[in-house]
Amino acid sequence: KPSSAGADESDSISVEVFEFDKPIITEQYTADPSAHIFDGKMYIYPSHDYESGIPEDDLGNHFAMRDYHVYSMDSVGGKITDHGKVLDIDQVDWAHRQMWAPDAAEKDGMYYLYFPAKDKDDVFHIGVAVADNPAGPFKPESDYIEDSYSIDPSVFKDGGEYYMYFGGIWGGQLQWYRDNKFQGKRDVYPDDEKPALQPKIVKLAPDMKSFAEAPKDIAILDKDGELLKTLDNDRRFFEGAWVHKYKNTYYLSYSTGDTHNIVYATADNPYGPFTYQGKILNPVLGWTNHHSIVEQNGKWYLFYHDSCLSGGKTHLRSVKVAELKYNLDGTIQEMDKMVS
Ligand code: FUB
Repeated sequence: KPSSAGADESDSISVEVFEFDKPIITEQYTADPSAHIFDGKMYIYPSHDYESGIPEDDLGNHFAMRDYHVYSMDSVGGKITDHGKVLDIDQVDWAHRQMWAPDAAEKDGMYYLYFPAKDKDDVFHIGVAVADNPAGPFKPESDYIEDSYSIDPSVFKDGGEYYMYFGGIWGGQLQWYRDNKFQGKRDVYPDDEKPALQPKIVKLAPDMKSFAEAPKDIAILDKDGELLKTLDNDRRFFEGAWVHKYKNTYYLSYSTGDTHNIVYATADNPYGPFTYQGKILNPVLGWTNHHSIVEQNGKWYLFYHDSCLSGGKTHLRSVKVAELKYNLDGTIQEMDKMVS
């Protein structure tokens, strides 16, 4: 079993041999995998779970992560390398606790690690740290990205532009904001029959460290063109937005949170509106379900996590990968990865 003592100081160490639908990293607990191809290799930027002893609650205080490791493999199926600790909360001036799901992007040979954390007032923001190679280590900016809030940043490159998708309700605090303005630490959700809270998109500025515009809502519509409603827990957005492009269609996938699905919606541009299509991944062992989707060598992969290695402890998760398949009409084949 992985050590529960948090991060070690290891440099590159090789870990377990890859197997589909088995934990691909077994020396530490890892979650929320964001996978990218950089320099022709598969890099994984996960959260680093550990046992903090903080009791489980509805706000996710037991997800008390303090650092990040980066992992890579030449291609899916190859040996996995742990590049060691690439960022620690003690290096981040503004961050107080809970380094949650990160993502990374490359621009002009520099690499940017985006990560949410709570500040000293226990309000989530999104920070950025920079490296000259995909395996880090990453040097954080002294403050969080101006005007950033909530959790789960993911960055999608389209043409020459970079877009950040972000947001998460409940513990992710998205319900504290309206029109990008903080409304106080009050959990206010739209009424059941009203449109649900939506994930956000924002174009990144050329420096990759700031927003080029005000974040916008992403409309997610049903097949009749109606916005998904608050009570539609099986389909509405909760957290973990990820965008990829397949055959000129934009796919927004996300977790439905309290119903534990990974679902997706499609659009003809990065801003949407997106039309709901269906499920990608049914609930896995553990409360959270969080994923990324990436192509390598003509195959598509779903990176996800579950809690099987810890015997079902929701805050001690492990990254896995499965092949993702499309139907001829571009819909994605639903997967079931529950293990007991
Ligand atoms: O890992 C902490 C949080 O749990 C993530 O930010 C969410 O997406 C969920 O996976």
